[in-house]
Amino acid sequence: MQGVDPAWLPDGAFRPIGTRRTLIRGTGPLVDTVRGEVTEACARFGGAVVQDDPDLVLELTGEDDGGEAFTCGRRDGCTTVTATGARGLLYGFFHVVRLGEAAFLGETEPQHHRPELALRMLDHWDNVAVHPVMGQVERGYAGGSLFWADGRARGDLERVRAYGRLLAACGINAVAVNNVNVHAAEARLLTDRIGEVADIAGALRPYGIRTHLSVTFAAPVVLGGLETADPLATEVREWWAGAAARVYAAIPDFGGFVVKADSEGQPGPFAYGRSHADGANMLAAALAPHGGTVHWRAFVYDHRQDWRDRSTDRARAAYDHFVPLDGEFADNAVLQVKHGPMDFQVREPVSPLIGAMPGTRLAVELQATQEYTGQQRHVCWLGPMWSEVLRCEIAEGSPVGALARGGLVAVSNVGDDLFWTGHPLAQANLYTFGRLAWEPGADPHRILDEWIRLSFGAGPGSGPAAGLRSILDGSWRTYEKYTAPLGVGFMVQPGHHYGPSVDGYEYSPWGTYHFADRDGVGVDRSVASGTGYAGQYAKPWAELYESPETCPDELLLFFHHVSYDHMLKSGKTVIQHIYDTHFEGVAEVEAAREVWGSLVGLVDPARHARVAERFEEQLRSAREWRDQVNSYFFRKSGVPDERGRRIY
Ligand code: GCV
Repeated sequence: MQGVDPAWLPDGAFRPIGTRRTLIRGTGPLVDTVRGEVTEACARFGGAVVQDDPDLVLELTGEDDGGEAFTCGRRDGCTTVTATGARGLLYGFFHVVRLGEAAFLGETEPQHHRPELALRMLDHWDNVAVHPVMGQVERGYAGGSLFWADGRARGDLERVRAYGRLLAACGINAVAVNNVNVHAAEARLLTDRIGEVADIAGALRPYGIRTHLSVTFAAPVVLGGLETADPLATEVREWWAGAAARVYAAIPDFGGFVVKADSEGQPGPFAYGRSHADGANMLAAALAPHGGTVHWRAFVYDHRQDWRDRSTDRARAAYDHFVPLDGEFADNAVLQVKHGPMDFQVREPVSPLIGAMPGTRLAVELQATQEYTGQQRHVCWLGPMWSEVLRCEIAEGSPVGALARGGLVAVSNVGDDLFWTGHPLAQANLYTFGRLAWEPGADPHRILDEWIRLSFGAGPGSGPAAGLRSILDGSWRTYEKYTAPLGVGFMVQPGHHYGPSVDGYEYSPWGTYHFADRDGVGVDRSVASGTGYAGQYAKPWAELYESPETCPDELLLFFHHVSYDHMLKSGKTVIQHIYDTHFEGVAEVEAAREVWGSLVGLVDPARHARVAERFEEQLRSAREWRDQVNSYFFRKSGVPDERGRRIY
């Protein structure tokens, strides 16, 4: 652990508590965690855990009811946190850490805090064995796995415990410890290797985090020796029931399974002529006696499409597959839906599926790992994008944050890197995710300021805070500016997805096309003349997206194929917008790099050096994006930049 970045829990964050007298009431493992935290802080800063005359009371009132809520207020010189559940007490403790000195000033009426979403989960796409193509962590940009090394669970789980602590401090309460693409070694975590999962669960448990496991739908065949994995076959159902019982014997508070089925080559119920509700419900039945949940992913599409076929539209796939099944899923089956219809692009509309399954518990999946947003070599704080998604009223009167009754999930961006996330500033994404999962309507900029203050120890306007805010605040839009324009997506290098290749996926089977020709660019997804995808939305979205006249600029090429001289609402033509944003995006990276340079001396040297090095790469890559995208569209269209800048 030596030398590992403390992220948003530096020692200094505990000084306000550590200098005070704290009374802790209650018993149980999580109360012990809180007591241990306070005792350690006091040993460092001179305060004490006391029985009387406290400055701070942390109290579990009565029997632990499992709740996560807490109440915090201050009266007569004493700050009080009460909770009816031990998890609530833990979150109340971290609430006081976040408040810092402010927790001990003046008087405050008791305020009740409660997470809006019960499940706040990180999915790790970690492989146990290093995969020949995908490596140890699929789409991982922060070193190796925190959980797995040398083909097995790490022996030293101190770092895992520290990870659990960081996650609890931003409100996350569940972790899936292996990749949804379940390879041969990883499949066995469910059976003879469950002890390794139990060890990891043991390290996360003291911070209120439940462990989940990705499993292969073919497990009865590949592990159980059965001839079929048909979800309606009795022997298959019995096999899963037995497997689940053995998992719970090893991990009594196990969260449940995560399943990627019939997706990108993973096995699923289609092979047996069964529906995805049949598949999910079979696993739900196996988990139900133990209180577990199955997270069934909706990322189902044809990844072997013929690029010549203009009628198949990958964006339609999840809705087409799952909406007819609404109401058929068991209560403990959660359908986990990516926030956009494609695949974590820098700009996508909200998936229409989220508003179209009122009879199904949905979880919404975000991607903290920056597969398509700079791979943690580029600064790209995703808070504003996620917030836009969560606040979007995709069904009348219901924002996505409220429709995600099954929880909010993010693909983790953490590995065994000293800075946890490779790019130290990518920690802001992890923190923001946790806080938004707790309160989906929260202002992401307030969360950013909180993260900066905790991680860099300075209030707004002082120290590095203003500089950090200016670097991070608009970084998502900056990234959008120098990459694929106006919602069209992709244009990345095939396979690893880093850096530009405008036609990289244009003639591929993956269903991710931009259809640029000499006259125009974009995908016609209208009902009138295109794939009909726009019609999957309810009003007002269906009408808004249907016409290029009303479609928001930033999504124009997602929904429409338009000519290069099409006039945007901004008053620019599409082609001029492409040129301008690409020049602007690079200029913004140059400016951010300058700001970072000016923070030397205000940020610890190791962190400063790591970010400085990443900025060099971001700038190189942004210039490459600018020049390839601008040259591509100049050559296709023949339209010169009205400002005469250099295009190749
Ligand atoms: C884990 C994208 C990624 C894959 C990932 C998949 C998914 O296609 O490129 O690496 O697989 O999404 O979400 O299942």
